[in-house]
Amino acid sequence: MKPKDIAIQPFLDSRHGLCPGCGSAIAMAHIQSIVSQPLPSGKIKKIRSMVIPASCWSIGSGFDGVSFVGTNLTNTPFIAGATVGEGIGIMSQRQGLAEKEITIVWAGDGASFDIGLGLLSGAAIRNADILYVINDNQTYGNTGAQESGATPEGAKTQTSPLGKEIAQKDILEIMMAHKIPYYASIVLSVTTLDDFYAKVRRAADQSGFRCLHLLSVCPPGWKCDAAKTPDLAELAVQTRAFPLVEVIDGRLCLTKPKREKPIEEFLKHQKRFDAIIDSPEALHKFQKQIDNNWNYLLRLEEITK
Ligand SMILES: Cc1ncc(C[n+]2csc(CCOP(=O)(O)OP(=O)(O)O)c2C)c(N)n1
Ligand code: SF4
Ligand SMILES: [Mg+2]
Repeated sequence: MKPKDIAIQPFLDSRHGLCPGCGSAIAMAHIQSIVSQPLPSGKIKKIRSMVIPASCWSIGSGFDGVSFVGTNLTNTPFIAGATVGEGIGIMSQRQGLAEKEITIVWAGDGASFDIGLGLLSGAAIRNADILYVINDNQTYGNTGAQESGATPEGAKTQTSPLGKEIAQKDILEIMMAHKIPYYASIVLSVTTLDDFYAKVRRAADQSGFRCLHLLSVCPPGWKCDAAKTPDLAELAVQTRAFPLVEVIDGRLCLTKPKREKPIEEFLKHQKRFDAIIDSPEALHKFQKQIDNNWNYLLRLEEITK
């Protein structure tokens, strides 16, 4: 089944209240539609619940007992998304519905890289039967864009006005250390559409702990034009700022971008990187880190073959 064969269904209520140009709103609509279609094995799964820890989506997903995401909705405390999702997955299993239902945890990078990492680790190592989406906008978006573990080094945030001084956490390595059956990084853009659809379908089709690391453009946090969201998603991949990987049973596969561009092309549209753009040395250092990470992923692909 190709992307063009999957109709985007109106799961998301127009009252969602997320910002104009929010990359995660578009991705949510696509992911819900993809998982609700027949999967590669022929299975059809119903979303049992969308589990949402404290984040922009706590507001965007519903209000006053009404779900805006078209499915059951479970709001949780900041740290608890993975554990609550695990509990719902266990209920599906006990009721004999595990093959017909899917529990999705939709958690921010703050919840996943930092605050909820302990409980995420527990659910992952127990191989909880959930599809865990890290909705990564590289900042604590809901509280006004503070630095998170996913914020790239050098990016300005509310709590790092001169630029983040420490490295971005490597969530790929953290999740690989848990030996989960499926991990993939995904971006929704025109040239990555096939990759996005194929990975979401494979993840939904399996059971056990599946993690999708989704990069979501966030105009207020990235200090960019809301109309630039699709371009920035595309550029994140083309500049290798956000490499697309898939890890199945420990074997890593890297998707090479269809077109490649220097990192400057991604950074220059975002005011959070203006100090880097203004400094040739800082730009050179940033490009070097991108290249080193890419070469590391190529080696990892080779040794995990
Ligand atoms: C224990 C705790 N600390 C802080 C908060 C306040 N808070 C709510 S949402 C949020 C930001 C969440 O960031 P992230 O997980 O990246 O999701 P995003 O808002 O970016 O979608 C914070 C700090 C909270 N609800 N609970
Ligand atoms: S702050 Fe960012 S992630 Fe949150 S709703 Fe706005 S655009 Fe979306
Ligand atoms: Mg965030």
